[in-house]
Amino acid sequence: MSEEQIHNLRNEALSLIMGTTTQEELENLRINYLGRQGKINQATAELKNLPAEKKSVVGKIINDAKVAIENALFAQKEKLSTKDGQTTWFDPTIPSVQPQRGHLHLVTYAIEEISQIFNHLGFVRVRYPEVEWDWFAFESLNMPASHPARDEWETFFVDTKSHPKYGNMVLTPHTSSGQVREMERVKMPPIRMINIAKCYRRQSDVSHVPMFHQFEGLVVDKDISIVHLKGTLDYFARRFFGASRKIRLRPYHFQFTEPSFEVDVSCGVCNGSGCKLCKAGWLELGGAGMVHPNVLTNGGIDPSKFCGFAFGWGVERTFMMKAGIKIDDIRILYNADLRFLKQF
Ligand code: FA5
Repeated sequence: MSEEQIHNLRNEALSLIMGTTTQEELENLRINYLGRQGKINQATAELKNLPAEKKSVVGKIINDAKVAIENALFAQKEKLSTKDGQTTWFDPTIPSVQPQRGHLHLVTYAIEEISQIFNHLGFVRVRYPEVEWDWFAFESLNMPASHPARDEWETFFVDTKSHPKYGNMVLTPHTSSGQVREMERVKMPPIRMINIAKCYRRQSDVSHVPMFHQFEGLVVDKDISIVHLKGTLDYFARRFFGASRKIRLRPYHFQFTEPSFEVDVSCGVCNGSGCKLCKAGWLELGGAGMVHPNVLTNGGIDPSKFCGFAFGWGVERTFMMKAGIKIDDIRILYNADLRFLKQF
């Protein structure tokens, strides 16, 4: 076979391979060109008839033609198998596209951090029902039916039969509903509870969401005073917000604590001197106070022997007050916008 004939053989094979439409046609071509009786082997067998100086040159051209045909067969096989819907050739050693990694929601991180801080102080984390009876949410907390204080809690009522003893069914408007439940569970003080749970209110604006989280502390023991309350909240503020942050108590009113306070934390941006973010250097955190004797009685605890303190703050608002985090609208925490969530 002359050099020209081998070139023609190679071009003919490549064009036929590219024109195939089934694996069967392709296999026939492979046998025809590369099989034991195939044209490439025939050309190789004829090499012995060539003069010695030509043998190596033609031998190389035959070998090149063989490699080109093999590559073309392989490429066409791939193409046809994709087209036929069969599995394509898969190389498991090629690095894959990395799936995106998510992370826990920032409120979940905040809940974890809050739990750990109170854990250090010996508080036990508990959880009570999100769908609750009126008795635990209001009545046992010194807010009898039709008391005007209830209005502030803008409650969702569940449209179902009321309980003969506990009244209407509601979505928990605050974690204080766990106070009497915890007293009934522990029965005999000391109590050191931290209740972190979802709460629901008919509210939605830049500083309110209809579903939010509160963390509620309750301590009941002998000789508990406001000093214990202030010390506990100070410890929390320093651990959660930073060593330089302080808290202060302002007189307030809640039906279930007496005396009652609003708790403020010093602003992390201006350090208490007053800036755009805060009002005169302080940010409002939530409520607190000394447990009302009626609440202790409703929980089966003798108020002449025991007393205690309680506090209840919003997890979202507390988290937003951490230094360096400025969120203008609380609702952004829950509208699942990845551009926001990925920053944390
Ligand atoms: C209460 O809910 C009282 N149970 C707190 C308390 C507990 C006082 C124990 C005394 C003793 P208040 O309604 O102010 O109080 O709510 C407490 C905190 O919950 C608020 O300061 C705020 O941080 C958060 N909060 C209330 N409503 C919403 C809402 N709709 N969206 C987001 N956070 C809220």
